[in-house]
Amino acid sequence: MAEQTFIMIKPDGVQRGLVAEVIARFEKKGFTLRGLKLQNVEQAFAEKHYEDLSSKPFFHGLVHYIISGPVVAMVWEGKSVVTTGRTIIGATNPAQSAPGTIRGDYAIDIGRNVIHGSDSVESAQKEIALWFPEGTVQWKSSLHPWINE
Ligand code: DAT
Ligand code: MG
Repeated sequence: MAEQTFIMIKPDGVQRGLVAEVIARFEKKGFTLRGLKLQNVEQAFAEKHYEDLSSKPFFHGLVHYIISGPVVAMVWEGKSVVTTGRTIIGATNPAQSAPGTIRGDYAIDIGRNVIHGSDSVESAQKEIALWFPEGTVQWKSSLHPWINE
């Protein structure tokens, strides 16, 4: 199976009207959309998503931010999509995110950094299973041979 990553537009990104912009960047890059939904997240679910960070001092604030409004959950597929997705997103702290990245272009504070992306293939698999228990959409873009060698 081709590599997949979990991408989430956080509540600030949705409120600020950045949904189309974020999708466009992954779409125009050539990655394939395999799942997409707008949803509100329960506190326990947000805590599960960020469970690796539960001992951090910012955990409580992070969870409250994620449940403060709807998020857009997505699965994107393609060669090295986990690493390239992180590059498209930019560094965790927008103060250090390069211009041209999503966080570099659209965010200022680490606690309002617009978007989440899986940090490894293993965490992508875990996050996709958590967010898309119903599975994703199986299809092949007709552009595939024009994007992939
Ligand atoms: P990333 O989202 O780049 O994978 P992460 O997994 O280390 O970063 O942390 C998850 C989120 O938690 C991050 O997007 C913003 C928040 N966060 C991380 N480090 C923080 C810190 N030092 N202070 C406040 N919020 C932080
Ligand atoms: Mg992370």
